[in-house]
Amino acid sequence: MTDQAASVRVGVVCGSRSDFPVMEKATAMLESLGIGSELHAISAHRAPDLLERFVAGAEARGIRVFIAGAGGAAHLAGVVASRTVLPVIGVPIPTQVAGGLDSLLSIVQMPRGVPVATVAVGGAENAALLAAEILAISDPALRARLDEYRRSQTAAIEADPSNAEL
Ligand code: RP5
Repeated sequence: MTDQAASVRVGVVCGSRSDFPVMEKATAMLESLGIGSELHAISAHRAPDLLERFVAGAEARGIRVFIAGAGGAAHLAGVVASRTVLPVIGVPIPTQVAGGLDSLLSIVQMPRGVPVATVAVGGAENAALLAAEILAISDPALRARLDEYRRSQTAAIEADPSNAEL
């Protein structure tokens, strides 16, 4: 693993420790791709000053992409995006309200001028893959690892016994 790959490049933040089981799927995917990340529970509503400090200091720590997950009144990703022009990927956390539709709409319905790239409800792995694709634009070694991830994903489906006759 290169020094660049080992350093922290993705800031993963969520609104509560109760979101960790979902968001740890993102950090695990990042780790499997050799991308360093840090994971924090910082509520945009309950600790806004701490969130502001986290975002303000992130770029100096090496962070180039944020992943922000929250549930319900899920303003975290939007608030992070309001404080940076680094890309922000939002992960709607599943809730009791229509499976997380509240989270999804709170994250995806950003006002013009401040985008958040929103993945599916609970889609933390895809958030990590999208972050990796953004970083891979300027990292050929990471690009090769992503290509291999896609190749092995396809190979596993082709090798599935249900497809033996095809
Ligand atoms: C949101 O409220 C969090 O992102 C979490 O999904 C939800 C519930 O938080 P807790 O009450 O479990 O701390 O801010």
